[in-house]
Amino acid sequence: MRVGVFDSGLGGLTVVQALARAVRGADIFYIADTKHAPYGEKTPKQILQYSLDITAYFIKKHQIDALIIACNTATSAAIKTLRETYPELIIIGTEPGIKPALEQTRTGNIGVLATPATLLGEKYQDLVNVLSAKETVILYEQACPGLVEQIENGEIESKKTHEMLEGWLHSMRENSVDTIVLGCTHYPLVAHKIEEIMQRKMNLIHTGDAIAKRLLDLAKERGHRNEGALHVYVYATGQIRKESVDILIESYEYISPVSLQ
Ligand code: DGN
Repeated sequence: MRVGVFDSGLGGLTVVQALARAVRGADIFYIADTKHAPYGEKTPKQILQYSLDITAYFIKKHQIDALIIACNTATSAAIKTLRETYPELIIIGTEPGIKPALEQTRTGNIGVLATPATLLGEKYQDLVNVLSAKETVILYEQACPGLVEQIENGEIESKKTHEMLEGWLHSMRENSVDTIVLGCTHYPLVAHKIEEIMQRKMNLIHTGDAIAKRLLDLAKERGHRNEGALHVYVYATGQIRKESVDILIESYEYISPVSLQ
C-alpha cells in the first residue's frame, strides 16, 4: 500500500508516528508544506489549493492508494473537494476528538485547543452542534494563534511558549477541566507542557491512533494486506528542522526540499 500524508509542517508527523506503530507493508510519503505554514492563518481557498496541489503530486509521483490529511485545518477546508475529485482514493481526514473526549471525561469539563481556522470552520461547528444537543458537558474552546509557529521553530521549551500556554489554559485549570482535545496535529508535541501547566494528569486526546485504525479497516476492505516492511519518506516544500523530525520518527528516508510542480 502506498500512502500520502501531509500537513503544513511537522505536526502531521505525530500521525505518521501512530501509523508507524500500526501499519506494516506500506510506503508512507510525508509532505511537510512548510513553504505555506502555518495553514491556520490562510484562507480556506488557499488551503484548498495547497491540498489539491499536494494530492496531485502524490498521485503523479508516488501513485498513492490512500491520502491522509494529517491536519485539522486542511481537513476542514479541503476534504469534501478532494473526495469529489478523487473518488477512487481512500481519503482520511483529521478532526478534533470530541467524541473520545466525551467518553473519557469525569468532570464533564472539556477543553479544546485548535487553530483559529479549525474552530471557525464549518466542520468543527457541525461536530459541536450535533453533540451539544445531546450531551451535558461544558466545552472550553481556545484558539492558539502562534503555537504552530513556536513548535515549527523548535521553541517548545521556551519561556514565550510557556507563557502563551499558561494564558490559554488558565480558565481550564480553574474549572476542573480533566480532558483536553488536541485539535491540531502539532499540539501532541507540547502535551508535556500542557500537563505541567494544568498541574495534573490529563486525558489528552489526539487523533493519530484513530486515523491508523481507520486506514487499516479501509485498506482491508480494498484487499491491501497489512504485512511486510514499512518505509517512511519525509519531504518538505520549504525549511524543516531535521532535529525535530528525528525526535518524532525513528526510521525514515529524508529528502528535502521538494517542488510540487
Ligand atoms: N497541524 C495543523 C492542524 O492540525 O491544524 C496545523 C495547521 C497550521 O498550519 N496552523
